[in-house]
Amino acid sequence: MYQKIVILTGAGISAESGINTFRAQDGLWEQHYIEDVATPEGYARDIHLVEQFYNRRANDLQLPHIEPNAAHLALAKLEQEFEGQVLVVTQNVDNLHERAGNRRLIHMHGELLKARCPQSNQVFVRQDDFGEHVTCTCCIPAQRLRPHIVWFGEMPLAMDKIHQALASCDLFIAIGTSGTVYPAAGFVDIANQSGAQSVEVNLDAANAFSQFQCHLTGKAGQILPELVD
Ligand code: BV8
Repeated sequence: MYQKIVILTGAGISAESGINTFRAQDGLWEQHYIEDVATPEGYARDIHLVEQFYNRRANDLQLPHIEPNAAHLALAKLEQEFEGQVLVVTQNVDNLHERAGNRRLIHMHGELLKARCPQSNQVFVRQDDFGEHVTCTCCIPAQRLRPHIVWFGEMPLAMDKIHQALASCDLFIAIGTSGTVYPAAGFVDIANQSGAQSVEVNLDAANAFSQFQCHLTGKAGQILPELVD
């Protein structure tokens, strides 16, 4: 039986909860160019546009109908059943994994409901829409808080911890990710090199990446409960 399981999730696991993926027809990026809303340069160029982009997503995430789906709940059940053996690494910035009950969880691209001081890097729970009045309490003079989001060109979070887990896992499952964003897209190679079994769960068979030893095609909300039971 597997001893150490690393699970990488992408926007596809939250699709059935009503959160847009990034590269579907109605993807978030369609409404904006990546460079304009998910890069430090875009933030420097038009701070209001980027703050609005993240304010809208943070407020949408807190709408009553946005809830963890069966796939999130299945991963929480897996962590409970395999205590201490399951680590979820998510590219997603929503809070659906923690709301489902996962605790051994790394948000490698940051979190929509948190804010960060650009000077001290201290992280705060987001209290209000971003704006010039939303400042840190750690610096004098107080600094305007930015979204606690890893933008393109910025270093993802907890990479050492993620690499350690990948190097020692015996099962690696990627769920709902197009494998287009690095370094997350390269995790399967590390897992394979460490001798792990690699499984991909994706709606779109065309996306199937040859590096995975096993492909399960379909909705995460249908496949994961069956996989976990
Ligand atoms: C880094 C936060 C280095 C934002 C995100 C030039 C300069 C610098 C870096 C680069 C460069 N060129 C390339 C790079 C690397 C770059 C990169 O990969 N670019 C890509 C575009 C080529 N990466 C970076 O910049 C990273 N940083 O490299 O730093 C460094 C080193 C030292 C010092 C400093 C820096 C940082 C990348 C992080 C970017 N931030 N998110 C935000 O959310 O607003 S990435 C963003 O894309 C999201 O996190 C998202 O999760 C992620 C990946 O997308 P997916 O999750 O895969 O979503 P997608 O829509 O693409 O796919 C959904 C999939 O689900 C589909 O396959 C679909 O079929 C499937 N699906 C749909 N429904 C279902 C389903 N599956 C199952 N069930 C369903 N129901």
